[in-house]
Parts: sequence; C-alpha cells; structure tokens
Amino acid sequence: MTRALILGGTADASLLAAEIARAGVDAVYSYGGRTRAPADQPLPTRIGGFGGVSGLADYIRREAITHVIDATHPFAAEMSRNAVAACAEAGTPLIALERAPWTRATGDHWIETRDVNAAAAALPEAPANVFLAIGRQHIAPFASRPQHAYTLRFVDPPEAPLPFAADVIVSRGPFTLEGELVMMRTRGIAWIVARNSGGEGARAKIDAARMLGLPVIMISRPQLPERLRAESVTEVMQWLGHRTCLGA
Ligand code: 3Y8
Ligand code: NAP
Repeated sequence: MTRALILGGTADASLLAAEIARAGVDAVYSYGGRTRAPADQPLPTRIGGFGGVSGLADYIRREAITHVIDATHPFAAEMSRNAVAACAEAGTPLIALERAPWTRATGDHWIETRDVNAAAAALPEAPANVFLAIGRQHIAPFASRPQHAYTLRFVDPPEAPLPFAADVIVSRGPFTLEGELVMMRTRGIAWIVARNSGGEGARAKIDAARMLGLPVIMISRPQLPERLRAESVTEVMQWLGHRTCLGA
C-alpha cells in the first residue's frame, strides 16, 4: 500500500500535492518551517525539521512511508542530501522532482558564480543600486560591499537587524514580468543577484533584466548526490504507479 512523503516548499511540490490528492494516494506534505504562513496543502501537512538523517530515517519507519519525493528547491541542498542518506538507510525508494536550471538566452548578460561569496566579490567597486533576489538566509557576504544601495526581497518581514543597510520588499512570489520591470525601473536597479533556481515562479526577474539590458550575477546550484530525478509531476505519478489527469 503506497504512503508517500513529499518534501515540499516549492510551487512544483504544490502541483504534485494537488495531483496526489486527486489520485487519492495516501501522502504527507512536509514544510521546513522557514516561513510564517506557508501555503495550505490538500494533504496532511507537517512543519519543521526531522532532526537530520537519523531523524528522517526514524520518521520514514515510524510513519510506514513507502515512497519519498524530494520536491524541495535546488538550493535546499542539506535537505536533499539528508533525503538520499535517510532513504538509503531505511531502504525506501526516493525520487527528486527537480526543475531544469535556467539557461542563458540571447541578450542575457550573466556573470556566473559558484556561490554567494563569489557573487558578492563579482559586484563592481563603484556604488550601484543592487537587487539581491536571494532571500534572507544568505545575505551576510554583501556586508563586505557596503558602498552599494541594496534592495532585498523576503517572504516575511525581517525579524533581526540586517547585516547592512538595505530596503526590503516583502513578497512571496510568484512574480510577474510587469511587476519586476516596474520595480527595477522605479528603483534604478543596475545589478541583479539571483540563484539559478529554475522554474517559472522566479524567472520574471531574469526576463526583466534581459529587457532592461541589466547584468545578472547568477549563482550556480550546489552539487547534489546522485538520485533518481523527474522534471514533471506526471513522471512522479507514474513512478508512484498512478496515472494522472494531466494526460500521458
Ligand atoms: C517555505 C512556501 C508557491 C511557492 C512559491 C518556487 C517559486 C515563489 C521564487 C526572488 C526569489 C527565494 C526564496 C523563492 C521562490 C517560489 C515558491 C519560491 C525565491 C516559499 C515557501 C517557503 C519558502 C522558503 C524561502 C527561503 C528563501 C527562498 C524566497 C510558503 C514562499 C529567494 C529562493 O525567510 C526565509 O527564511 C525564506 C527562506 C528558503 C531562500 C533564502 O535562503 O532566504 N524560499 N519560499 C518552505 C518551507 O518552510 O519548507 O511559504 O508557502 C516557496 C516559494 N519560494 O506557493 O507558489 O517554487 O521556486 N523563495 C531563490 O530562488 O533564491 C525568491 O525574490 O526573486
Ligand atoms: P536546507 O538548508 O536544505 O535544509 C536545512 C534543514 O531544514 C534540513 O536539514 C531540515 O532539517 C530542514 N528542512 C528543509 N526543508 C524541509 C522540508 N521540506 N521538510 C522538513 N524539513 C525541512 O533547506 P532550505 O534551503 O532552507 O529550504 C527550506 C525550505 O524552503 C524547503 O522546503 C525548500 O523546498 C523551500 N525553498 C527553499 C528555497 C531555497 O532557495 N533554498 C527556495 C524555495 C523554497 P532537519 O535536518 O532537522 O531534518
């Protein structure tokens, strides 16, 4: 009897949850507890960490989970690594629902960097208006470049003082091309820092940057261990042994 655990927290995970609920598959949706009011899901939902690899393996056994779907984010590297290790330990099948990275298009002016420290180092010396579209958790390295006027975008209002002066937009996305163009023009943004998240929910800023001829410092994805991967909800449903109303 199938009982699936969805490691969620992304738009793709929400689409998968809807399909799993429609198919009547027994499943649990899991959030890490990063935001104050995560979106409701049509499945029983748990919020918060499992307690590392052993905590997740214990959860899988205790909850009689038969399939794990890692539908987290390409930058949720610790969760994804833990899922590979815990499923190996528990002998439970695992698949990752992972969207393809964005690829450079004609007219894009990308400076690709391996991590957020390299991204901060890639900014120019001369003061500029910089849009940091990388969330809240990893902005500290930009404190070393205080000459810039920063715009940040968070899901929730900041709780602690920021490591540098910045203007914070509070918005959870997904974002629209029109909205990104207005924001960048109004603020005179000259540089954008982004992660190569892929998917549709965050790509509007990349399209807006291309239209405005702005440089994007693009942080590449962390390396993840080998695991079975799917790029569509349909593939995941087939892996679970269920046909979907999405066709195919
Ligand atoms: C808690 C669930 C939906 C899901 C929306 C997607 C799209 C919008 C784009 C920018 C980039 C960023 C950030 C982002 C996007 C979607 C999707 C996506 C980027 C929610 C959500 C949770 C989180 C966690 C949050 C992180 C932060 C990252 C903001 C819900 C809304 C920057 C990633 O304050 C914090 O601690 C926030 C932390 C991890 C990265 C960071 O380090 O700050 N996402 N985002 C999930 C959990 O608790 O398990 O609250 O409902 C989900 C979404 N975020 O319903 O359509 O699917 O990718 N999320 C990045 O790309 O760099 C925003 O501003 O342009
Ligand atoms: P992370 O750094 O990879 O994970 C850190 C720890 O948070 C994990 O070891 C785990 O704690 C807990 N955790 C993370 N995701 C979880 C989940 N879905 N369910 C239960 N516990 C979870 O994670 P992150 O990058 O902060 O991402 C956190 C959440 O935000 C994920 O759901 C992810 O899908 C979503 N998200 C992240 C990004 C991003 O840019 N990173 C973007 C959009 C959405 P334990 O070790 O205690 O189990």
